[in-house]
Amino acid sequence: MPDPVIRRHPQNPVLASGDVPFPSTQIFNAGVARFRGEYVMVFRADRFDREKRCEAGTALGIAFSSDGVKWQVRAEPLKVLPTGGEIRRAYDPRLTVLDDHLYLCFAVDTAHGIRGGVAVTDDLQRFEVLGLSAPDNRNMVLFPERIKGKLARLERPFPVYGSAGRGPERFDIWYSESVDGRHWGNTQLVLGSEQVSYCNNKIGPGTPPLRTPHGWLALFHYVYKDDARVLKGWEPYPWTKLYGAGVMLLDLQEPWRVIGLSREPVLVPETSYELDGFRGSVIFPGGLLAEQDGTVKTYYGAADTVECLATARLDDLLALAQPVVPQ
Ligand code: BMA
Repeated sequence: MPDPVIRRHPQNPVLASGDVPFPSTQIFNAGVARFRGEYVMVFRADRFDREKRCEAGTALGIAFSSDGVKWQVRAEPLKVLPTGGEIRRAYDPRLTVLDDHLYLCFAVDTAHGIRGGVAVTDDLQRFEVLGLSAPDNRNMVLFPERIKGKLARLERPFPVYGSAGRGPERFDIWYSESVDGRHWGNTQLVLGSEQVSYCNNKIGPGTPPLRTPHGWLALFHYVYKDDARVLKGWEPYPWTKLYGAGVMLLDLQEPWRVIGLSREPVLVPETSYELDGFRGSVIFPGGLLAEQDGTVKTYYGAADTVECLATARLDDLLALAQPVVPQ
């Protein structure tokens, strides 16, 4: 059998609840960036009350590393948004370095829907929240460069009524841009979930895009739902959605144009830490970093329980994004 293009790191999971000094049962869905000489990870820390069998809180934590494999976790969770009242929790962080600032995108559960947030920090302590989108939207990721002078992001609105006969939860990847990071517009469809043959449900932006000479490269998540089989997991509800990762290549100048797409998933749950956990069979990519030696590191949450790392040669990953004929 040929070697897989994406190889799981032998030290997986690279971060788990036992590594974190504040109460958590699950550490997952992290964003990772290289910022001012070190690797920085912002991760989601959930707490599940096993006695009451319900979720008991979510925090965002931060960790640092010199090699991207071994992490030191800061003792206190981050303070990004005050919670209570309208704002219930912030989760699923993504990180992008842009203009020498560190930007954090995150999802926010509110009393009136799910919103996507963008914040910026220089000192990794204080975060200025630039804005929250209208609901329902999440999985925002920023491009690491301005495009024609504007900040650019991928996002995943999830319209309930307007799926145009494609069935429930057919959610897609969109693009928006902004002059100041606060006001977003020029919104355009990037990738429809029906274009991804291995998906029968929704897709969403995963990693922030990485500039390559051939286009912006990014991993996205796809969902394959089959109610005839219940997947493993200790969540007290039957779980039937498999999450995996695909790869796409976007035009450098017009990043809403998909020029490459993997014909097959590039990461499918198969190890014990991906198949079993709070929600088994979930791979949720959130970070993609290029290394000097021509390899990339990609970070992903596994089973909504632990954070993992996989590596690939950049050229091999690019080759998986097969050309897409413009429609
Ligand atoms: C999505 C989000 C993610 C999670 C995934 C699988 O809807 O809530 O945070 O990883 O489901 O549970």
